[in-house]
Amino acid sequence: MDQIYDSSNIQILEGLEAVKKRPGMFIGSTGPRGLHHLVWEIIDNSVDEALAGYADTIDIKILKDEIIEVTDNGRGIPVDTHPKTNLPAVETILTTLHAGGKFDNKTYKVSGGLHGVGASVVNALSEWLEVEIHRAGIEYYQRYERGITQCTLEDRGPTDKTGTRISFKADREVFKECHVYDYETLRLRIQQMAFLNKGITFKLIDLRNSEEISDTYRYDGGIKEYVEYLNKNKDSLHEDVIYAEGEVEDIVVEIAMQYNNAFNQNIFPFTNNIHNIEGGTHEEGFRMTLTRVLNTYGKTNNIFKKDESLLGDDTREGLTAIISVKHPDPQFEGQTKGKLGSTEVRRIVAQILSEGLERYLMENPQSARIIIEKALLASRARLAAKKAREATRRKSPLDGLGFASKLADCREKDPSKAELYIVEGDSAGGSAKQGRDSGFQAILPLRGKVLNVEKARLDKILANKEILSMITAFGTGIGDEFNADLARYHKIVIMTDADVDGAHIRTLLLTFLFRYMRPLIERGYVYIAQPPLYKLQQGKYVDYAFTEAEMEEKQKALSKRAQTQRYKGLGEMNPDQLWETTMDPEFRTLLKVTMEDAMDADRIFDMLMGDEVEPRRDFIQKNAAYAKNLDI
Ligand code: 0RA
Repeated sequence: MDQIYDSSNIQILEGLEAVKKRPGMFIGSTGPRGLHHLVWEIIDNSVDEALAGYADTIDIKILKDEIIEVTDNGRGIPVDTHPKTNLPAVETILTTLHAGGKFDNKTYKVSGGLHGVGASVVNALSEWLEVEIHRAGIEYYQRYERGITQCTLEDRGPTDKTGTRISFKADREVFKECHVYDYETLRLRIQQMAFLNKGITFKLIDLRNSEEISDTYRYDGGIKEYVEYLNKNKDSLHEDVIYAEGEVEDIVVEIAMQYNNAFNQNIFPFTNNIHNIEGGTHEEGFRMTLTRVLNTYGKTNNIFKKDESLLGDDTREGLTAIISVKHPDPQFEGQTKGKLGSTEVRRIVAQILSEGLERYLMENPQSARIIIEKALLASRARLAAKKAREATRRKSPLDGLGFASKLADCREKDPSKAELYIVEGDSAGGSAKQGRDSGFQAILPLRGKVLNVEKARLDKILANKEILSMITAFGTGIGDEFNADLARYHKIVIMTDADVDGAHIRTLLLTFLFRYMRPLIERGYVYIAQPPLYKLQQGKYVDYAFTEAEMEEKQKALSKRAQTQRYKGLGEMNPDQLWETTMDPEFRTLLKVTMEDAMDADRIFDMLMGDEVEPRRDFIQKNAAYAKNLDI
């Protein structure tokens, strides 16, 4: 017995050491993402217990001092002695590394496919962790510090509840750059978990400040409600969300979808509650089935004109869909392991969707016709766009497009060193042209209004001069021919006035980039310039301030009262000032535009573009959540 205990003890310590030595290998990073990852890991275990049918409520508290407490009303983690370690099961779970929950049980664990590294990793990376278990009439307690057991599992006497509570404090020696939890990050993911796991109540409570903040989520309609939520600010083409579900070979598949009158598609595939950004076999099965079923329906019901048929893209225009797969042992591939590779899933999704969708079309002939006609319109527009696209193809930006391009190019031909400033208005464009370093900085002034691409199809978008001049300046092509490798600049900087109009133009530009050139954002090529808000002058001394607070601070620092000028637009700055404050790589600040979560970005765009003024103003004032400060 002692022998077994000793060797497994060594194994425990070795596991702990591995985690502490290379935390990034287990949780991705020790930055903010890794920190929040600890919370997901603990919540995932409770979600698994709920998915197994034993719990229906999960509370997540952020306590003072950045302590996280997760409580569920499940059976409680088992406490019986584990034969291999000779330790209570709970202690084994919390102190030994086991690959993604395959510990012991066959198909128990479903949640957290991608980062299912287990609670022991959280334990190893916590200054301390405490577990409280209510199970079979008895309450138990144990404490660990940096993953090391501090006391034997304590029997605290009788209880009439069941469930598990885990509290932990992340180790600040590991999470050096960031130990503060972001409420919005936790809230958005918890809401998403609630959508993806119908019927479970999630409560998030922030007790760090004198005023308590909390949000509670429970969606009995699951992903059906998710699609309704995503389509909330859109006009849907048919009333109810199409829904299909089924279980084949231990794989549970749920699909919810609804068309709206917009042109873009929002299809989000999940495996075990993780969004697969790169898609995979579930999305492939979904796409091929959708195309096949709609084509068959259109043909057999004589909705198509002769020779007409739908391509995949046509059937996805204006579609919002969630595909959620729960798989006991999924395989992932791709650059970020974000792509589902399990081949059987393609067939299973296809089977479940075709049954559900055929049935829906049969039972709802009116909606069926509307959907097919929407796809037919898309197909006709695609053919028209093909012609229009020829206008932008294989032309160097200097060839001219039948209209005078206002691009002032730079001499640098190496894209990694070249920058393109997109500037609002001719007067600011003029200052930028004079102020720039023409060696590596190109300027593209935009005159007219940028088209709102949410409200137009590609053929109309390609008729817009401002957009055409951007596409040709970028050199990437558009539509099927888009290729980010051809980008002529690896910094595309949006420079607009610091007012509401400027924010609006910026949003329109970002919307275009997001919808049609997303890889440029993903590669980190897109930036937002930060012009100063104020100029301070005292005699010959000149300084700038980028925020109100900075202006006041700098005012105070100057002995005599300085003259301050608020810049209303870029045009008020002379070329030297514009260079000095906003364009000179030595001194400027650029915000890099990031797209961590396409889904939230889409909702933000809807909000910004929608008719409601209030949330838009709020958002603009709070500053773009899709832009993160990056010191360059
Ligand atoms: C029964 C068996 C197992 C775990 C649980 C219940 C359980 C675990 C957690 C974690 C948080 N809350 C919980 N509630 C119940 C063992 C399952 C396995 O072998 O992974």
